[in-house]
Amino acid sequence: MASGAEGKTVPDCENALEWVQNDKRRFLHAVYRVGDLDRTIKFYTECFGMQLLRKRDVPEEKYSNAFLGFGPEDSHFVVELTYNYGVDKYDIGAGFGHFAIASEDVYKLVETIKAKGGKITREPGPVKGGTAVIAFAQDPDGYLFELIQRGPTPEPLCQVMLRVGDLDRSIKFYEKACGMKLLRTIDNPAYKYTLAMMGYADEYETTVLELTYNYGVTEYTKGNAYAQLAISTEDVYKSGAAVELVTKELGGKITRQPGPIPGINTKITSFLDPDGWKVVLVDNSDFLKELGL
Ligand SMILES: N[C@@H](CCC(=O)N[C@@H](CS)C(=O)NCC(=O)O)C(=O)O
Repeated sequence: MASGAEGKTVPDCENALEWVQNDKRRFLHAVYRVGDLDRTIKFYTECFGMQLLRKRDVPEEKYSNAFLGFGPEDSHFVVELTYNYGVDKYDIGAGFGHFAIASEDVYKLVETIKAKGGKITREPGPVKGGTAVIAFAQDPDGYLFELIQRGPTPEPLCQVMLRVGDLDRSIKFYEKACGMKLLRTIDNPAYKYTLAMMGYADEYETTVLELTYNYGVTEYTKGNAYAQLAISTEDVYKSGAAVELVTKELGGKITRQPGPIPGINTKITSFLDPDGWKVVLVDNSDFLKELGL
């Protein structure tokens, strides 16, 4: 250590990184834009069986939100739909993959979706190169939902899939900056891709971030439809310090320094991962206050 000042900085940073690993975190919601809130609410409730949990209108900012999921927001991952007044179309881009819904009977779910007029882009059957039964449904804005057959689970809204250009770099980023665990990797050489399942608990009990690396593809278009993944934290300031440090090593950048959002007072910090995917860390007790808990 060359100077006393450096000697002081380094241990603080190390503490922040270590702290992240013990922080109490959970996936809160995925935020994305839709062209017609009522149309999407109807689709998700009728086709997927989600519940409409809350709605809010923010006329001064010309947008509305609707929150939907399979259980209350204090214990479940949900989708936060954003409708911007007057905008009825978005570009999803090539990088966003899908959300996933676990179902005990994908065949039956597909029949329900079809009966309600929903679009199935891939019929149910074993995944190419594997055995898990899957199907794909497409919502009215074009977002894909993978339907995955599995036993009963407390969290049917089970994945957010994003494509990344360097899987090792992303795994390190989400481990160090977000405190996630690498739960599983799956290499599928026949179809030239590798997946990494990342999260905070068992893959079949909670939502995971599924990172997909397609051999040789290092960049994707992002469009303007999918916005961000929100994760809870006990301390946005310590979280921000850790993210700052990790971005220096692995790329990405802080887009909002830790602090309260004016008007709402919920403390957050947001940042981009090395591929440009946005994550927002939200103070857990402020979030519970927002829910009225
Ligand atoms: N090239 C694919 C790689 C990921 C992939 O193929 N995932 C599996 C699900 S884990 C899939 O979509 N399989 C298509 C199928 O089985 O029809 C992508 O970028 O989406």
